[in-house]
Amino acid sequence: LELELDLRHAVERGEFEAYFQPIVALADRRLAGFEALARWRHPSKGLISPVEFIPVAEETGLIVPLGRWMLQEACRQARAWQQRFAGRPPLSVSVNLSARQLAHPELLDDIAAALAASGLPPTLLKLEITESAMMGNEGRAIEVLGRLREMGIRLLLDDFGTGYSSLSYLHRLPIDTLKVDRSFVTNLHANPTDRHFVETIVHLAHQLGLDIVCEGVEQAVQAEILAAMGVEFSQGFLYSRPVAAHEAEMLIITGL
Ligand code: G
Ligand code: G
Ligand code: NA
Ligand code: MN
Repeated sequence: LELELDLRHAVERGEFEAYFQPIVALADRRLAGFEALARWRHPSKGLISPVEFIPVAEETGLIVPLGRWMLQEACRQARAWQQRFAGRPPLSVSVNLSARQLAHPELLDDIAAALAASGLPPTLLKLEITESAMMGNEGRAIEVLGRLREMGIRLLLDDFGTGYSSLSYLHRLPIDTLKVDRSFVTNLHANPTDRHFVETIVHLAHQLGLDIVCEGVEQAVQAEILAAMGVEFSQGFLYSRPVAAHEAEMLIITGL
């Protein structure tokens, strides 16, 4: 409850920060973009993990103003990098959307406003949605996702393979990319079953014209196996943990 009360004021007080984790093109180890991840710098408790405050924010509906702020901040930062590193291939930014945001009537306006205010091209914005975020409200979710895609925004299905995955989602959702959950990647190099599982997902995704991002890549051997399978993108502690914007900028400059 205390957390909830504090959370109510945290957006207005500017206590949130966007951290950034690199997403890497496996073919040439090029930095392709970042996932933006929320951090809460609480005045007395220090840095609080989203694992603690995102569920509270979702229950209370505070995820709507927090998510709006994350979208604005991620777009602003990605645009600043686009201008600062104009000679380099453009970097995308991925933002997580929760169920409450997806169901919110102002989501499309909020996103259009964040793009307009920042000047970020819509093609550089990616939105990460989980299957559970669409449950119970599927028709509406599919409509909203379709609109986002018409705006030029790319859509990722997050945590694929966990929760309520169903092949019928893949069939109906207007998405561009599958993000394979890290639980399939952790033992990829040691466990043939996990490897076959990922291989099958890759095959399916490519048949459907989707790209793949594998999360939770911590070891070079995992990246090698994924690259050999034809997985396009990789994300994990092998390259970097989620870091503050100024550290992300160092990664852009120095490479991975
Ligand atoms: O950054 P970290 O791995 O600790 O994030 C933990 C969880 O919090 C992840 O599941 C991540 O998707 C979620 N999360 C982080 N930032 C955001 C955000 O801005 N919006 C939403 N909806 N979830 C987030
Ligand atoms: O739920 P979501 O897919 O948005 O997950 C993002 C979370 O995953 C972040 O909290 C981030 O800290 C965590 N994460 C990112 N890379 C790795 C990794 O290589 N290993 C582990 N264990 N967690 C990771
Ligand atoms: Na995500
Ligand atoms: Mn995920």
